[in-house]
Amino acid sequence: MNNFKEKVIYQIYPKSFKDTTGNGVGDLQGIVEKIPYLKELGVDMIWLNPIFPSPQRDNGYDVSDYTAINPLFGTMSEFEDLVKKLKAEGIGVMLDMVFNHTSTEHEWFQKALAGDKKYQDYYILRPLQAEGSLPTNWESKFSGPAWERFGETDLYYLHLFDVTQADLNWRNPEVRAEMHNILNFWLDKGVEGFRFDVMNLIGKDEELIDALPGQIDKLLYTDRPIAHTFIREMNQAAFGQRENIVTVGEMSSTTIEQGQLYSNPERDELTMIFSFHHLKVDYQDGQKWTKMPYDFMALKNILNDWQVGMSDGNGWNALFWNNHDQPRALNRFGDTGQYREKSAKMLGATIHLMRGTPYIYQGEEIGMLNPDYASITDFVDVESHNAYAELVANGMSEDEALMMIQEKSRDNSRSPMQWDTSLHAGFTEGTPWLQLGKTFEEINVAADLASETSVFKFYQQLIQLRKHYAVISEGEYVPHLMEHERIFSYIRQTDAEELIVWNNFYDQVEEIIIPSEYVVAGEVLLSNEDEQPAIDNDRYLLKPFETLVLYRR
Ligand code: TEU
Repeated sequence: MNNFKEKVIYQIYPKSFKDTTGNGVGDLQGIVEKIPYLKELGVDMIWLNPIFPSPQRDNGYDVSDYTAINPLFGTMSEFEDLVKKLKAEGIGVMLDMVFNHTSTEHEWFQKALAGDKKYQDYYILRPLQAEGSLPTNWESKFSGPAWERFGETDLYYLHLFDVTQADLNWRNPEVRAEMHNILNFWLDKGVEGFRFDVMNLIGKDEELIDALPGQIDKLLYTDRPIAHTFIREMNQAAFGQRENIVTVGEMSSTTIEQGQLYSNPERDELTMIFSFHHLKVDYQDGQKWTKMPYDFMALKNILNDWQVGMSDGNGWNALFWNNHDQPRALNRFGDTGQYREKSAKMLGATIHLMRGTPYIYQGEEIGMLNPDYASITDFVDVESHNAYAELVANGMSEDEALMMIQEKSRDNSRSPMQWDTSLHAGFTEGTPWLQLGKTFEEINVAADLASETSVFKFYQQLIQLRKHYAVISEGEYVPHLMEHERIFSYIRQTDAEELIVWNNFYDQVEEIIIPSEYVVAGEVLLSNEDEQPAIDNDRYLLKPFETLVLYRR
């Protein structure tokens, strides 16, 4: 299938998917084993989080070699075999390219440290400011300053993330040529997609400056015009040369205007982008390590604005609730108790029927929940440990800090995939690198495959609908009931077809008005009720967390 608009992409976190060696870490062979599962779900492409050699300080986002496979996951020939076997089932592979920074263990950084001038120009090295302060006052996203002393020299290197993740100097054409070669290396192996990590941060200014008091430092290096130039150049030198390559740029805090530019096909940059604004509606003052009930109207307005805005600018959205950096959406926006399955389906329907490309994060399709770890020592993630230390240092009690981590940690989505009720949920026969979630005996793939009304079966349906209805893959998005405080509703339209989607985000019954054309000539395209709803008059009672989708020609 060559129309990317009909595709649904499934994200695999290889470390936590399926272990076949007993070392407690998932591997490529484990993915091969689960191809029939992916096939049954019906996805078109899998995005693999980084599988390259890496010290794993940030779980592979600290790459030490871009053109090899980490022995932790397998060998190059196993990777080639995986690509081939998936292709035979019509499933493409998307790799995760971490091009903003390398691990400090990368050969380039090591050569730079040893004094090689060529490689020193691969990184962003600066002296202290005249009065002795760090080159800029920017903060690392994983806490602390964004600069670290470069060996025994008087220079400092920039690291927007962990101290072992050194930012690359994209202004150096040699760096860009390296990146183009890396992409072509993987394209030659049959890779059909790339997810580009923090891609809107690659274009730093020549001259780096302090953020003014009250100014947010990230504005000084995010979405600089030159990022677009670098991306277009990469497109022309690599994936733009091949047919049907799907690319997605991860751009957590970008704007709609920028998103239009990155993904407008006429500009030859990327197929689509991820933006994260809708996943910050439970952050107080934009801060992650805070607690607040989520703001439904903000969630709805943000998703709506991106739908309308990206369409106006001929851009394309990546649609998602979950990824490996987010706690499970079901814990945030759904119900974890009696309505777990219903709300999981409702959340799925909300984004799968929008304009854009849906991404499913492993376990989402069976309604997995946060693992509910009991102690700080159960967490592995570097960001979680740094944040915990910082919260406690700033005066929070250890219990409170732990509660914060339990709710917000990235490990919430990284707990191993829950396959069945056997030891370690069928994930490994060894000791899992990260503990299993407490609920695996109830929530697992085997249970969902055996049930006719499972979340899995509903996701299967969502994927099929996108392939069969052009109004879902191609239609315009039209806002509906924007003032409603508990229902997220919208319309999709082409010249030939229309559908209306109602999603009840709460556990109360809501009355809705069905437009008369639908009462007369509409059909129920999708419902998450066990019994098919009857649409025989213009009033309808939407039950707790109900999704109702009506269709007409
Ligand atoms: O994440 C980038 C990103 O947007 C982060 O700021 C994200 O919000 C972060 O996880 C904070 O909670 C990407 C990867 O997805 C992430 O796993 C990496 O740690 C990061 O880049 C650095 O490569």
